Amino acid sequence: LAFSLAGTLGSDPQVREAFAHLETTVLQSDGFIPAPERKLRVAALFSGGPAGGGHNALVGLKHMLGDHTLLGVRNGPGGLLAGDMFEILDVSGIANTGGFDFLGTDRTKIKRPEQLAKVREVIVQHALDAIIIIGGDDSNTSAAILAEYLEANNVACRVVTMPKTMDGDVQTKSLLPCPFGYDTACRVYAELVGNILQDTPSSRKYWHFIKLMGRTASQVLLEVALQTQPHVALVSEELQERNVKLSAVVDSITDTVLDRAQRGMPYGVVLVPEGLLEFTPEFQALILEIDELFGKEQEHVLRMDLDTRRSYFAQHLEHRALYASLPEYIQGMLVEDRDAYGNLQVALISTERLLAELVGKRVKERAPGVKFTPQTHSFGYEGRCGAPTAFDAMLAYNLGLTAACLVLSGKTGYMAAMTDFTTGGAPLGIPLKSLLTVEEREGEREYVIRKVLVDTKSPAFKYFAEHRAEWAKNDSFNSPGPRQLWGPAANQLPKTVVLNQGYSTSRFSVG
Ligand code: FBP
Repeated sequence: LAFSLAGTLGSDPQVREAFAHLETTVLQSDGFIPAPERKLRVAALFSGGPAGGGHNALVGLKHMLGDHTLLGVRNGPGGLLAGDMFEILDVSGIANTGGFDFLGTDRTKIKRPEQLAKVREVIVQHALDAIIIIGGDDSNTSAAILAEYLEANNVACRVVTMPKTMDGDVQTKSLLPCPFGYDTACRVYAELVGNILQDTPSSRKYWHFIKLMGRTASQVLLEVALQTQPHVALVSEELQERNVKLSAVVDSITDTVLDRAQRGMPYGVVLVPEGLLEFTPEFQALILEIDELFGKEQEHVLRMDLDTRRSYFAQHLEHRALYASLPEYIQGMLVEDRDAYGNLQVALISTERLLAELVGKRVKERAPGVKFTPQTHSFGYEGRCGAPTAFDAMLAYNLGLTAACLVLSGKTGYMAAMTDFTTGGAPLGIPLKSLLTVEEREGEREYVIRKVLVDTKSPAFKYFAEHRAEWAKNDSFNSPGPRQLWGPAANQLPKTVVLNQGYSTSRFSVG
C-alpha cells in the first residue's frame, strides 16, 4: 500500500447520504510506490483558469506513472466530454513553464446526468482507469460528483484531483496550507505593486488604485499587502464582517489621502480586491437580486444586447435606485453573462476605477484645494500565467507525484495534498466528500466545495491589521523585485502561509 490512514474527517449529513460511495478518511503516504498488476490508462485535464505550476503537475504525474499510459485531455472538462485526448509521451519541454497551453483548459461544469453518462461512454471508449482533474473549488466539486457517479454505477475508473488556483481559496488548515498557483500570482503582483510604490515618492503626484485578481476571496490581496506594505489595502471579508458600506470605504480612503496631503505626501497606493463590490452590503443585495433575476429570466435576458439588458434590469430591480446611481460601465458589467458555474464575472468589473472616481469626488467636496490625481491599474492574467515560482514548481510537481500514487493505489474521490513545507513535505490524500457542503445557487440547492475566504481572526490578517496604520502614515513600503528561481531568496514561502501555519522559518524545504 502506498497510503495509510492518517485520520478521519467529518461530513455534512446530507452529503454523507448523497455521496455514500466515497470515503472520509485522510490518507498519508507510507513511502512505498504502489505497483498495480497491469498497466493503467490515466487521463489528466486542467479545469478553470491557469495557475503557475500546471505543467509541473503533469511532469510529476508522468514521472510517477512511469510505464503506465498518461493521456492529456485537450481543453478541460469540455474536451473530456468530447473524448479529445492524446498520449503524453514526453514532458521534458514543459517543466517550469507558465500557462496551461500544453493541454488547454475550460470551465465546463460536469454535473448533469447526461454529462455524467457521456463521461462514462468516454471512459469505455478510451479504456480509462483513472481521470485526474487539476482545478479549483468548482472543479473539485465536479470531480466529487463524477467519482460518486462512477462508484455508484460500478464503473472502475478512479477520480483524483489536484488543488490549483491562483486565488488561494482552496485550502484545508494544516492539511493543505495553499493550492499551487497562488504563490506565483502573488509574487508577480507584488513585484508590480512594489515598482509602483517605489514610483510614488519619486514622482510625488499620483494615487494609484490597483485591482488584484483573486475572484471572491481577498487571499491574493492579503499576501501582496504583506509583501509590499502599501498605504491602503482593502480586505473584502473584513468589510463584510463589519458591515461597512462602500461610501464608508470611500470616506476612509479620503481620510488617508487628505492626511498624507497635509503632511506633504500627495501620493499613495490603494490595493483593491477583485471581489470587493460583492462584499459591501448595498452591492451584495443588488448583486443577489441581479443573480436571482438572471437565474429566473436567463433565456430571455441572454437574447438581449447589453443596452437593452441594462434598461431591463434598471426597470425590474427593487434596488433600481442604487443601480441607476452607478456609472453606465458598471451597470453594464453587473449584467454581463455569468460564467459556466453561474458566477458573476467579477474580473470584468472596474472597481478600481469606480473607487478612484468616488474618492476624487469626496476629496473635492471635503478639501477643494487638495490636488488628487488618480491612476488605475488592474493586474490579472499576467499573474496567473507567469513561469511558476520555485515554490509552485515544487508544490505542483509533488502534487503530481501524489495524485499518481493515489491512482496507483486504487483510490477515488481524493484530492492530492501536500503539507509540512518546512520539514521536508508530507504528501496526503484528502477525501473530497469531507470538503463538500450544501449551498443555494441560482435558487437551487447544490453540493459545493466552499471557497476559503480570508479569516479575520487568522495570524496573517492580524499581522496586517496591526501594521496598516503605520503603512498608511509613512512610506514604509517594500519593493520585493522579481521572483527568484535560485539563490538565497528562491525558497521563500508565501507570508500568509508562514503566519497561518505558525512556521518558525519563512523558507520551504521539500525534496
Ligand atoms: P480559478 O483558478 O478558480 O479557475 O480562477 C482564477 C481566475 O483567474 C480568477 O481569479 C478570476 O476571477 C477568473 O479566473 C477569471 O476568469 P476567466 O479566465 O474566465 O477570465
